[in-house]
Amino acid sequence: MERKWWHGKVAYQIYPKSFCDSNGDGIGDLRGIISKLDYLKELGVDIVWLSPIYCSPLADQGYDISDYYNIDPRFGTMDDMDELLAEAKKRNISILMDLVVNHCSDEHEWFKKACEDPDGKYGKYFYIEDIRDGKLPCNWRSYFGGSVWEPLPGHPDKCYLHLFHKKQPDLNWENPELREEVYKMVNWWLDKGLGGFRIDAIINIKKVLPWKDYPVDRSDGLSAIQNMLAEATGIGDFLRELRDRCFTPHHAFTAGEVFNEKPGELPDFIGDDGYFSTMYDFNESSFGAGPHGWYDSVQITPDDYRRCCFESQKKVGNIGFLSNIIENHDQPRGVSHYLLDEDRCDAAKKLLATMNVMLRGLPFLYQGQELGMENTAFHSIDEVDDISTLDQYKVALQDGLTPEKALAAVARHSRDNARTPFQWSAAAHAGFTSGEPWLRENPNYRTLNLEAQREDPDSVYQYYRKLLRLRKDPAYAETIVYGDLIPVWEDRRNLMAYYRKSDTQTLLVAGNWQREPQTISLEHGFQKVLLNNLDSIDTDGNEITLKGYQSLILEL
Ligand code: TEU
Ligand code: CA
Repeated sequence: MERKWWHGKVAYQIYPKSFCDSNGDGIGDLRGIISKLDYLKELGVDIVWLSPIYCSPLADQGYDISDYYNIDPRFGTMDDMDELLAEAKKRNISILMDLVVNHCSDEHEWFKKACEDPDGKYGKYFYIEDIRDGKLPCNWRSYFGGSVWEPLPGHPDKCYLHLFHKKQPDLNWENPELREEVYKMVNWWLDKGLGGFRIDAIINIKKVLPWKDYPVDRSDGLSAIQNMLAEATGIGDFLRELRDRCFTPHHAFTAGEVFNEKPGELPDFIGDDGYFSTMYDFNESSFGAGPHGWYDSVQITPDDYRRCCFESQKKVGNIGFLSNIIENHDQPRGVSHYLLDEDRCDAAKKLLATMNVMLRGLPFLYQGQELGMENTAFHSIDEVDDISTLDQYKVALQDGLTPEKALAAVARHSRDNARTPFQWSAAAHAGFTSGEPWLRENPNYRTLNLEAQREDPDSVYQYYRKLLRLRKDPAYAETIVYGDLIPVWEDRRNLMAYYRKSDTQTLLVAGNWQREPQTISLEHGFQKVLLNNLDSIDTDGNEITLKGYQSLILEL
């Protein structure tokens, strides 16, 4: 594996709408982000991905773009964007934007022109089909529920494809003219000084054509998109072209949001000459997904988490670097998803951080993860903003759950959990805004906030800073960044442990993921404790008794 400039770095996702509001309208914005660049530097961040800030009706919170070349006024101006790029550069922070090109917004001019003339140039930028004998072209289910086909405005005899929300018409990547439009836009942004992109939902751009039905897998008579994706071939032609026309010439850093890649495809995606620099490891967050929806998903245990991490590490080997995440804007808060209520203490939050950040690959934090921010409570479905959650709630009701049970089931998984305002302080609205926040803050901000944790040397925040600093410590960076990951004691329950081994050094990362103590014995003892999430360590010769939720990083 070739060494790349970003291999020893730390990446961080900002969800701009919920990060920091500078003008009191309750919506986070670019000037708010600029004001927090020094905070990101203090944390140890080198690369920042901004979720979409382009013009958008926000039907899917900006993942429905109506103008790729402009900043939505809610988030600021292009001058603000240029200032952010300049200020970030001064701090050696690389800025990534979100590349959302599987679809655009139905309010994009291309789609408006397509509705005026479905058979013309712009009609061919989309998938528009005739509705024949009242039958839709195929039985695929949108990621957000219902059919992927919607009547084309003004043409009741035609329909258009949207794998996501009906306000997100899919762009037709089979059309070289459309692809040229995408490449022109990508290069325009890279020429402006972007460090690169996170690439949204990209596996969906290659569909199985001609349209065909897949086995019905739910009571709605439709079929999951994944059934089609499993058969789709040839995406590499598009991704190679995107890489060669845009990313390679600009030496861009790219992180693919890739679900459902096929066995053996990893080298093509993230190898030395891969389509992308890296891609996210979703193995842990995808674990336990229910066949019918969120309501019948299974709770992941510490041993499941361990197995998922080691599976991904084994699969990627030395092919390239995965981006390791605990959460993102599509997921519940990691400390609420991976830790049971009775386990959710600071020590356990630090243990989870240690197990994830010390994996081989790029640590990719999500805003608020460094504080151990938690899921919020929803008392009524009316408090929920997220379209995915609203769909999953409907699915649960349709399958017979009571409204209370349906709400409880979807609240645990809701994307809104990750989208509540960043908790800067105990001031009103968590110091996020001087106005009314677009989404209610988590009431626990009064005690769980950055200001309190900055002053507390034992806080989750200060622990993350130590953990990220250790990754860059010249004495250990080579082993932590490039060392082999070797699982150990995989048969032990609630114990996650692995070596990080280079030619000259062996580190042990171990976490006791339960309240009861566990003893481990080291063949030759250890030289040094590099990081301990508690303030003491019980040793007896070569034995260590890990206290409840204790994690250690040892130099052997
Ligand atoms: O998500 C792609 C994706 O796979 C989603 O279906 C995800 O699994 C779903 O949101 C879970 O509820 C990307 C973005 O990250 C997401 O925020 C967007 O909603 C989606 O694409 C459409 O752009
Ligand atoms: Ca604002």
